[in-house]
Amino acid sequence: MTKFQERIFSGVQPTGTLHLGNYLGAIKNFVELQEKYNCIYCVVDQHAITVDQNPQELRSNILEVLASFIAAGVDYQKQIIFQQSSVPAHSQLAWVFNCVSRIGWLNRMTQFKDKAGKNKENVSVGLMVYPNLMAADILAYLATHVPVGDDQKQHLELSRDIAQKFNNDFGVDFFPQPEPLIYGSATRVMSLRDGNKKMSKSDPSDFSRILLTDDDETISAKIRKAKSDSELIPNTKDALQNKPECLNLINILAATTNQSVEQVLGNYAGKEYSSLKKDLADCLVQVISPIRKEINNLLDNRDELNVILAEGTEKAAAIANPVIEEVYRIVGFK
Ligand code: AQP
Repeated sequence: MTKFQERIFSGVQPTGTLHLGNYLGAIKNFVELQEKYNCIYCVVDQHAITVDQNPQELRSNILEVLASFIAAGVDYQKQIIFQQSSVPAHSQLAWVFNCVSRIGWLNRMTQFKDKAGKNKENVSVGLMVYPNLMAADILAYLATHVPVGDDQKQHLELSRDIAQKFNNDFGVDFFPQPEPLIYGSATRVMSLRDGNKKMSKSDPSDFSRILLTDDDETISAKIRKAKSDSELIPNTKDALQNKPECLNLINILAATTNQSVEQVLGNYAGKEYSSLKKDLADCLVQVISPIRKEINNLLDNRDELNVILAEGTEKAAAIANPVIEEVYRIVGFK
């Protein structure tokens, strides 16, 4: 039995138009979870500037991510959706966590290694301490569960370490240990061009990802051109071990039709990939087309989106402010 009330927190960076990986790995689950939990969903703009952003594009992307949440089905009246930088508690707690977290822990983060690449000495300090800010995002709300794609699992573990170290260092039982919620058949959607790389907003190839704003023709063309195989579809997942692009298409079909991978293989074994691709394209058009239309409708009324953000900020700050007050008391600022 825990003393913490169950609460969901998750965030999405406004670094570009959202893609199928963001949808299947995170936002689709946001919508399901709101039936059972109190949820807080955040447009994490402070994370976005850990790499260079064009300010005008950033401003526009913030509203686009908000519109994508709502278009996918997040209920902004019952749940909280807001913009990270509008609630100062995130930055305030992040500074405390910068002093709790250890450099050795951050050095082990694989996403930092991937993103910094050979340029480690020349990337922003923010990119390195990103997981500390992420821990602050979650723990400013004493959130207990965090729906994320598989790529964020390591950062979630770090959030747990930070919560535990804070509690131990100050002899309190103040922060919960947030649990990752990683589920569905597509917890890591891969690039359509290279099955060893995750689908990502920052991939230079447009054909590597399906966007939530792609029109029906574009979705079909991207799936048609997706890398696959000239052999027939096998009947076991094991046979796809060295064919990550093929497995990716099967995972995506399973996730969008709420089937298991085994069920999809049962239906397509012995057929050509072109037949699976055709059904997959139809299925994605059915899922994405209404979302795209709703995103466009919502973006036609930006004033209303700004009102939604302002209301979300008020509700979020009402939870986070008392938490930061108490943290300041615990660490001795007050
Ligand atoms: N390929 C993916 N498969 C499954 N889940 C994914 N997520 C991201 N990519 C995939 C999940 O989407 C949520 C929001 O992610 P984000 O936009 O905040 O950051 P990211 O993981 O860095 O996403 P991108 O697209 O790769 O952005 P860039 O290119 O800007 O870094 C998270 O829950 C994430 O797990």
